[in-house]
Formats: sequence, C-alpha cells, structure tokens
Amino acid sequence: MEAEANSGSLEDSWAFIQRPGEGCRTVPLAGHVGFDSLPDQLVNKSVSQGFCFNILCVGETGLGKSTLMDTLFNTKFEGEPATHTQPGVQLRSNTYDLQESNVGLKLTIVSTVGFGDQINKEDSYKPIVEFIDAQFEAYLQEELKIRRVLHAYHDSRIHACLYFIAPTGHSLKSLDLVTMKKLDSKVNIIPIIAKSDAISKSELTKFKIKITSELVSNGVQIYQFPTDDESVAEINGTMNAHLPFAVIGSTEELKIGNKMMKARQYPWGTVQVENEAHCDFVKLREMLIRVNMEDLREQTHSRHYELYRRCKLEEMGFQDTDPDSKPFSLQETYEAKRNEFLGELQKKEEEMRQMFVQRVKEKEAELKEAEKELHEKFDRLKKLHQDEKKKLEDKKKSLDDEVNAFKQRKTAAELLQSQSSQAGGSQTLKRDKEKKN
Ligand SMILES: Nc1nc2c(ncn2[C@@H]2O[C@H](COP(=O)(O)OP(=O)(O)OP(=O)(O)O)[C@@H](O)[C@H]2O)c(=O)[nH]1
Ligand SMILES: [Mg+2]
Repeated sequence: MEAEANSGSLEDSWAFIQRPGEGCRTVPLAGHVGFDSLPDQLVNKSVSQGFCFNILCVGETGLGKSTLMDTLFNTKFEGEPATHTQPGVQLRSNTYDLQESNVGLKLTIVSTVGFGDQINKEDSYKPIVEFIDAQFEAYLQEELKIRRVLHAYHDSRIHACLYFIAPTGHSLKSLDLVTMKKLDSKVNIIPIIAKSDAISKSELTKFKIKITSELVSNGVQIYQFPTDDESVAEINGTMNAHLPFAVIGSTEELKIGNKMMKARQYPWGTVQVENEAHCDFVKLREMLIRVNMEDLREQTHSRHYELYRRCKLEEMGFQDTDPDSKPFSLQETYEAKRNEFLGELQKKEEEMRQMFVQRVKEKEAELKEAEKELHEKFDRLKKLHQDEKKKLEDKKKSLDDEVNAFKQRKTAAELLQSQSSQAGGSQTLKRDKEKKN
C-alpha cells in the first residue's frame, strides 16, 4: 500500500467513518505514518513463529520415496524399508525440525507402507483418505474449541501429496487412478514418475503424454502451480506443462569434473540428480519448496480444508441460510439441534421405559407361569404320595388281616391238636385196662 504524502489539504487527510452502503474514500496522508512496515512486521512474526509443511508420499513399496525425501531436503531422515508382506496399507509419519538461515521449518513426512503389495487392492486408498480426513478433523476440533490455541497448534494437515508412479513406460495402473481420484478433492496431488533413470528419453516423453491424457480422461484433478501471481506466473506456467515430473533420487555424492554431485553410478555411466538434462528433480525441488510451498499451504487451508469443514458442518446440521434464504445464526442452529436432540432423547427414554415395563410384565408372566407349574407339580406329587400311602395302608391292613386269620387258624389248629392228643390218651388207658382184665 502506498501513501501519498503532502498532497491535498488537511481536511482531505481526515479519515472518514464509512457509513454502511457508502464507498470508501481515498485520502492522502500529510506525512509518513508507518503502516508501510506492516509486511515486514508480518514477515518477522512469521519467521519467529516458524513454519510447518507436511508432505505425503504415496507409492508402491521400494519406489524410492525415502530416497527422494532425503535428496530433496539434503539430509538423511530415518526410515526403515518396508517389507512386501504387509496385510494392508499403513501410513508412517515422522516430524523433523529443520533450520535454514534463520527460518525454522517443522517438516512432517508421511509415507505409505505396503501400498500395492496386497493381492486385493480394492481398499488400498482407504487408509490414506482416512488419514487425511483425520488431520482435517483434528484441526476442525481445535477450531471449534472455546479455548483454541491455533497459533501454537501443530497443524498436521497434508499440504502436498507426491504420488509416485512406477516407471513402466506403459500407462497408469488402475490402483494409481483410483487412489488419485479418491484423493484429488482432499489434497494437492503432484504426480511424479519415480526412478525415471529406468526409462529412456523417448519413452519418457510418450509416458508423460499418456499419463496426462489418462488423468484428464478420468477427471483426476492434480495440483496446478498458480499463475495468478505475476512474479511466478511464467515459471509456474512452464512447469505445469512439464508435469508429471520424472525424478531420480540419490544421496550418494560423486566427483564429476571437479565438483561433488548427487548422482547414481552405473556400469555404463552416471546419472546426475541435479542435472536438468537427466531428470526433473530440480524442477520438482524448485516448484515444491522454493516457489510454491506457501501456495500449497494456502490451497490446503482455503480449498481442501474448507471443503471438509463445509461438508462436516452441513452434516452436523449447520447452514448459512435457512429455507427462506435468511441468514441462519449459529445460536439458532444450536438451539434447533439441541431441541431436536432433546426430543430424540425423550423419545428414546420413553421407548426404553416402555420396553422396560414390557420386559418386567413378560418376566412377571413367566414367573407366574413357573409358579403355577410348580404348584401343579406339587399337587400332583402330593396326590401321588397320598395314593401311595393309601395303597400301603390297604396292603398293611390286608396283611394284618392275613396275620390275624393265620393266628386264628393256628390257635384252632393247636386246640384241635391238643384235643386230639387228649382223646388219644384216654383210649390207650381204656385199652390197657381191658388187657389187664
Ligand atoms: N534406479 C533408481 N533407484 C532408486 C531411485 N531412488 C531410490 N532408488 C533405490 O530404490 C531402493 C528403494 O528405495 P527407498 O527410498 O527405500 O524406497 P521407498 O519407496 O522408501 O521404500 P519403502 O519405504 O520400503 O516403501 C533403494 O535401493 C534405492 O537406492 C532412483 O531414482 N532410481
Ligand atoms: Mg521408505
């Protein structure tokens, strides 16, 4: 903003309060005020706060993701190579504090682990989408807090997604197309042809054309370097035409001429990573880090996060306007939602109560039925017992009768026996007497 000093009367330099509906009046300043230092203040504040940048590397196992990150940032980040036996796709995230001159950068590198290693690759994109959404959700939750500390918040939203394409020279795999399609509304995708030293120059040109046409025909939106800022419009425009970048990664330094350079050495020659005739590594570094890092951060916030936030808030029932196109206040929405929630809660409570009463009734009936059955059983048993008792008593009685009859018969028999023995005795005496006579 430029202030014109010493032009116009004192009256002209009054700042007028803008009334609603009125245009803003430009007034010249009579002298230096100082707000032209605002951009410097902003820069100083940003530098002291530090910056954060989050890169997501999506690509099959062993495609050179870690090597490229090491080459891009001229350092060695830790990272174990993945095996090809992962049951599913995972994401590995590491955060590093980097310092260049007086600028601090909190860099997060997220890499896919096991991508493309499963026989069924249908759901390979899901963990990546879920990860990106989880970072948006965390930011949204922080934003919605009453006591939010966004300036100190570690923003983990993904600013750039480097999509590693295998250097097949044919076309994109369906896994690549499906994954990029699922990600394109959530993240800035920069497709790159990995290990491009494995592909000849003429094949590479054809491969790039093929990839671009496949992306267009499948409606995959990749990140375009912005051309609205005059200072970078030309270079960004040129670089857009070079996408996808064909890159080579290497942390090995070789002496070429009298200079040490990052290169890969083969029996037939050497590939220089930073030689633009050999690959697009320099273009990628230039575009990703040196020219468009801020735009990537900006786009993430204003486009991708905004879309996530809008969908999420709409899902939660928030709207900017009500059905009559009148502005909808947050309070009204909250109250409407609260009432709706309380109504639902009451309905649920009533349902639960009714269910409880019904269950109690059912249980009561069941218990009554069991009690009745128990009584019946008891009665049956009691009757059985009485019958049994009666039978035994009858049996006892008949046995007693039999015993009595037996006793009587015995007594009679004994009597008879004694009578007969008496009678027998008198006859013997009579016969003895007769013999004597
Ligand atoms: N030819 C060639 N080989 C490369 C290139 N970049 C990396 N490599 C080699 O490829 C192998 C795997 O590289 P990494 O960087 O570990 O690959 P990655 O994608 O991180 O592997 P995971 O993390 O295990 O999925 C290593 O032997 C690298 O030296 C490249 O541009 N060209
Ligand atoms: Mg790796």
